[in-house]
Amino acid sequence: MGQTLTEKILDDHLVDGELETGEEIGIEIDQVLTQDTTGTLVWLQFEALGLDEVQTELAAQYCDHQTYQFDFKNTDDHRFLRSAAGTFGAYFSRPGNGICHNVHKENFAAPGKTLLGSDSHTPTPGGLGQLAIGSGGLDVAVAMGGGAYYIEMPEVVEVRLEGELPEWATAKDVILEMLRRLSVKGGVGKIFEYTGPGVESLSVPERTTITNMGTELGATSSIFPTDERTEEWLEQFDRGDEHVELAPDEDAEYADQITVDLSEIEPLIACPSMPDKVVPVREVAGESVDQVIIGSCTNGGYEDILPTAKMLEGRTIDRRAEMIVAPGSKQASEMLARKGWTAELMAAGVNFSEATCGACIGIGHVPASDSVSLRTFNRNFEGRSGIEEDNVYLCSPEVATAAAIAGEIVDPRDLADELGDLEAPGFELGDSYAEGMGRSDADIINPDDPVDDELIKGPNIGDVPLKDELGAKLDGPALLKMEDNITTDHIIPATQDILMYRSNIPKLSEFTLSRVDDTFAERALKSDGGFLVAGENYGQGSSREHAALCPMYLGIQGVFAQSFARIHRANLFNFGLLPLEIDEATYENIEQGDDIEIVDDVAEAVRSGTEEFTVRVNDDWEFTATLNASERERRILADGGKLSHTKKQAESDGAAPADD
Ligand code: MIC
Ligand code: SF4
Repeated sequence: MGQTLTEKILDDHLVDGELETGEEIGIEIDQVLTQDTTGTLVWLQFEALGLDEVQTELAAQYCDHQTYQFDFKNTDDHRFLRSAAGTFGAYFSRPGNGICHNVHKENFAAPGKTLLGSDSHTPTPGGLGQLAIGSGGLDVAVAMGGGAYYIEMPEVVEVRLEGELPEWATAKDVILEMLRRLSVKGGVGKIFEYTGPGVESLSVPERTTITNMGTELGATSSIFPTDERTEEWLEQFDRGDEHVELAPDEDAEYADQITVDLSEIEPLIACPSMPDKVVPVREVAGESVDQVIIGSCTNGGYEDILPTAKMLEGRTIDRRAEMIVAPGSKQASEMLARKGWTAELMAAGVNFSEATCGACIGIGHVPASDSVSLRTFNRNFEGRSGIEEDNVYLCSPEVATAAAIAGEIVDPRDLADELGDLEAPGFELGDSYAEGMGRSDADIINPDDPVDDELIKGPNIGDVPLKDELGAKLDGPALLKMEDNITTDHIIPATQDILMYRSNIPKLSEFTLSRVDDTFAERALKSDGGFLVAGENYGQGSSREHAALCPMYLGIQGVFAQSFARIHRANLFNFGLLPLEIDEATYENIEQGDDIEIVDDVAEAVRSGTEEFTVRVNDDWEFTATLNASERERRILADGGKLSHTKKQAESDGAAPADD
């Protein structure tokens, strides 16, 4: 039987286990990336593990999320990251050089290689044939030290693309269509592999828009085969020699197949406040628009901004709307300027931002109260824009620009009919970065010529707290009961007031779950232990391990949920919290404040492989909770988390930091 492209790459990198769906596998990681808001913990953990040199082929540290440096704590984090990159051997991309996924795609991503990144949108370079996965920072630290990365072998699902996109329909609409069909949970435990005749009609930037937002489906990763378009794209960055032809075998067998006929795609939009609340733009046309932002790791490339620039050439935006362009990388910015598009955009009324994540997580350009914001981003979770009860819609640059011109949501096809002289911008390969773009040398510091050779820690940068080994008895109150689809933005928000404490866990913990219940952190600290209760898909969204580490710091011992998002589940193991699954009836019956006691000897049960745990509530009734965990995950839990476990392993082996 032939292999899928995913299986081929995994096979080449397999160091443990077998490629059987659902089995745990260990893979070798070629490249890692980390960014400013998860990176500080990555390096603090790298240091705590006693490691002194990066072992992967390549490691890259980006500073992209909080580049405005409103507070010295942000700047201290950036200086620490530069010093860590220099000391341990990673590339360092300076603040303002762009979003990790964009800069990595342009400078380092390589077909056929594995990439692990402490950011959930790490799968972006799947659009050029790289098998890229997002994870918590501790997994990145261990992989950087030469350890394998462990995942459950996902189902590989074929997404067969037929036909070609019609005018005004874009790659963003393709992934919105996937979200409309499958929902934000539809990709959990899956890798989406794009195939079929429609692939060749899509440029690399279009492909990476699709793979980037596969994360919103909950997928482990998404990947495209490579072809001459991949090669041409790499050549623009002087990296043509890194091209490899990659495709699945003709007789590859997939766990499932989805067909998307590109010719039937139309302009779509995700309504507030979930990326899967997708409808045709025409259904919400007429809603007035206050703010439009083009950018982010989904649609912040030169090729994504170009349609906006073409649509706005010779026009101005509506007086009621504000429009911001935030390029995903400085290279994209530079190219727009060199080709004269920046001037066109400015003349149309657009404000330019530096290349940053910024507004995507509520840092800058926070919408006004009771206003509507259209963004080309990938997430519109409630409050993420920086204001509670926001109205953020997600759409393509074409739809966003049409709205900026009209001052209201409008299908660009209808706007074109109305205006008579608005042409579909389309996208020609020749429109791409073009001649002599090369690598981003000015803003990337090579580890062979580092600026610093020792760690520089500001006063806000503390140690990573450790947890004790798991004990026999676990009990405490159900401190908080939450609904379905709780995001990591609920658990630890990423807005500026909170983000600046990412390297200071005691302080950051004060904000834990404050968006759900602002008394939670205080109640948790006062209580001697306790549990969280949630519905489906708990912990979706970001990779931030702080969403497990802060509850751990506050004494939370476990989470009872109907299901967990992949990265967050791994983070719970990594910080020694039990992720216990419950059924819907149990979820309904547990009340916030109930006294919960796990009847079994927990440490013994975890070590010996017990799956079903008996849990007593208020000394009155009992339910069964399930621990789905591999032997490796059980050892990590029992040792009080991956940091303690890995150190223990290394001490007993006297060897590498593999966590097993
Ligand atoms: C996000 O989009 O939510 C973030 C901010 O990029 C996070 C990373 C973080 O929380 O630092 C992610 O996607 O992993
Ligand atoms: Fe940055 Fe937003 Fe992309 Fe996260 S989703 S990496 S915050 S641009």
